[in-house]
Parts: sequence; C-alpha cells; structure tokens
Amino acid sequence: MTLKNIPNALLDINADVADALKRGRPVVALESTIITHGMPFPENARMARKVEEIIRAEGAMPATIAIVDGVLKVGLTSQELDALAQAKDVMKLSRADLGFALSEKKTGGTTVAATMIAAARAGITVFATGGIGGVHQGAELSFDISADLDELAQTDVIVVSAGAKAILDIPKTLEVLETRGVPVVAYGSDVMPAFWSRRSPHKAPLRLDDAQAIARFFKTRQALELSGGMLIANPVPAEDEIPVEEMAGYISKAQDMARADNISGKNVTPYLLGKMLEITDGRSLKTNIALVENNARLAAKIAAALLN
Ligand code: PSU
Ligand code: MN
Repeated sequence: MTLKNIPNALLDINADVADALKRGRPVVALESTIITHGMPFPENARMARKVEEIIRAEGAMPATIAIVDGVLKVGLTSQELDALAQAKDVMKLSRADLGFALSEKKTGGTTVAATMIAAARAGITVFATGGIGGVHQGAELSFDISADLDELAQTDVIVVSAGAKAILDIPKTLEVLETRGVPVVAYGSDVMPAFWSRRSPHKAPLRLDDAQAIARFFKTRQALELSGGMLIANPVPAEDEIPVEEMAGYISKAQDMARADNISGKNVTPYLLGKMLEITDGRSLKTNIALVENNARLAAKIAAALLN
C-alpha cells in the first residue's frame, strides 16, 4: 500500500478495500462531506448505503473516505457510516485542515479535495460525488473559490460529478479549471449539466459518450505525464431533474438569505444546500440523491474500464 509515510495508527484502509486494491479489482472512492454537511439525517445515511450498494452491484468496491477520531478511514463499515451520518459538530475537511484533523484527533467529512488526496494516496483512481465546489457567485468580492479546483489540477483522480453545484458561477468555474489545465468532460452531452438540472446554458469543454473512452482519455493523459485529475460532468436522469429555469429562482432566493444571514467561508455551501431543501420542500434533496447514485454507477463503470 502507498501512504508509507503515514503512521499506521492514523490510517485505516478497510480490509475489503485493501483486498480489492491488492487484487487489482475496480474501486470507487466516495466523499463524506455530503454525508456530514450536505444532507440531513436519516436521508444522508440511506443515500450513503445505497450508493455503496450500487457500486457493488456494478462489480466494484466502494471506499467511503472520512476522518473518525483522528484516523483517516478509507472504506467505512456500515456502523461507521451510520455513526458519521448522525455525528454532531464534525469538521468539514479540505486540503488545508485534513492534517489538522489527524494531529488533533478530530472527526470530519472529507470534501472533494480532501477525498481526492486520500484516494490518490491509497491508490484509488476514480471517485464519485454529487457536485464539486467551484467559484462562488460574487467571488470577485468574496474571493470564495473552492479548494476542489486546485486539487483537480494536481491530484490524479477522475471525479465523477453532476457538474459544479448550480449555486456556483458555472462559467467562472469552467474558466478556472481551464486555466489550471483540468479537462472537463460532459458525459453524453454537449452542454454542462447544472447539478439539479440536466442542462445549463454553458457549452461543455469536452464530450465523451462511454466509460471506455473516459478511461482511454485518462490513460493517454498519464502517458503524456500530465499530472492532475479530470472532471466528469454526468447529467442527472431526466425523471429526477428540476429544470434550470425553475431552479434559478430558488437559488437566488437562497443566496439572498445567505447574504441576510452573513454566511461566509466553509458555511456557504452547506447553508445554501439546506435552504434549497427548505425552499423546494425536499425536492432538491431527492434530486441530489438521484444524481449521486447516477454518478456512482458511471464511476464504477469507469473504474472497471481503467483496468482493461
Ligand atoms: N456535493 C453535494 N453535496 C455536498 C458537497 C458536494 O451534493 O455537500 C460538498 C463537497 O464535499 C464539496 C464541498 O467538496 O461541498 C464544497 O465546499 P466548498 O464550496 O466550501 O469548497
Ligand atoms: Mn469556499
């Protein structure tokens, strides 16, 4: 196993995951901020379990990543998943504070950035999430740009998402990714999806239509010794989507509330997701769950294709 510089006491690669990696079987990493900060209990626990089931049904091994009492866990047992889903006052961990959570024995959900770091160190190449963090609207004043974007630029992991969360500034997010050399591939679409919606008004930088082509593209980048990950933007299934015009109204309402409540920094994304849930009376949550499941399915297929 890699991660040779981390003391054993700080790292726990679950036996099933370690076995799958050793045998060269497909493995898909999953993040945990979506569990600790992205959805309420018990929907978060149900979603986390279902997503793991989907990955197993596709013939791959799920590895949910989180920090529990100062230990970096790669793969959680169902008891650990349930405990994390109900844990109070847990941290939201990104590149800046992942090491702090280990040295200070904290518990926390890992964001896309922190999950990519852990996955890469454990030898996992594919990771499924809901939506990545990106450039927030008004970032020209707040400077709020998610560390997820810099992580994609430097860590060799394929992140399967439903695009950037639609509460963000999608064109600015695409600009930053392009500047940092991160390929953005829409799956089976010419336009970027917008998280809860299948279509945004923004053209997708690249398009691929099957998992094999995505695996081939990733391997070709590696052959060119281009370090860094790539972002796959997978539109939510049509039956689960909320159309982009309808979402726009809800999003601006949630953003007005965030401004009135003086929300900033790490709290912005969880606050907006929570308000969206209230405003849409739970519909946004249902869509969020459906899109994560859809991403898990594609991620498992990509993980298998990478082994061919
Ligand atoms: N996708 C979801 N729900 C979430 C997130 C993504 O469906 O809660 C989390 C991810 O962990 C992502 C983080 O990395 O939000 C981005 O937070 P920030 O904008 O503060 O970087
Ligand atoms: Mn931020």
